[in-house]
Amino acid sequence: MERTFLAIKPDGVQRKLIGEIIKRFETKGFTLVGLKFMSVNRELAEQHYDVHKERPFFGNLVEFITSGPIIAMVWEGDGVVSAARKVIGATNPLTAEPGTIRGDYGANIGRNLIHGSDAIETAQREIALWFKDEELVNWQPTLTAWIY
Ligand code: 3AN
Repeated sequence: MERTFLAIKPDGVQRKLIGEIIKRFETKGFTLVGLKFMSVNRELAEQHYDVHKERPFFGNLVEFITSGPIIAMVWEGDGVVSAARKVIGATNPLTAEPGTIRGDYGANIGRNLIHGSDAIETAQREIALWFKDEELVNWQPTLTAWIY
């Protein structure tokens, strides 16, 4: 089954949106297989944002993700990578559709609350970067039979 990496960024944590954000993926029908509340060091932040290292906002990205605790998560489900991106909404919260997390709660591109892997290969790379195998729980809630 497909898996994706999601992280509630420091602004989402500071604004007490952890429960609200997690609820959206739970009620959609995805399965949580990994979760940790953690501080991010500079090395991990730079590895995570490696694809953006030539962009002008790279320094700000690293500063921001290391500025306070985050929630790192792995979610599982059919098509979860692209579906989670839809639940999250467009990169810029000002143009993200209402009903999406960024559309409902964000007002600035540099404070867009949550990260979600943008492709299956990216998800595999990010899951391996953020989680050890033993930190992921292989399980199937009995509810799954009522979703699929
Ligand atoms: P997404 O998070 O929607 O996948 P990416 O991967 O294009 O967006 O960008 C990664 C992060 O970089 C975004 N979450 C956002 O915080 C930041 N970012 C993207 N574009 C800009 C920009 N033009 N100015 C400032 N920050 C940006």
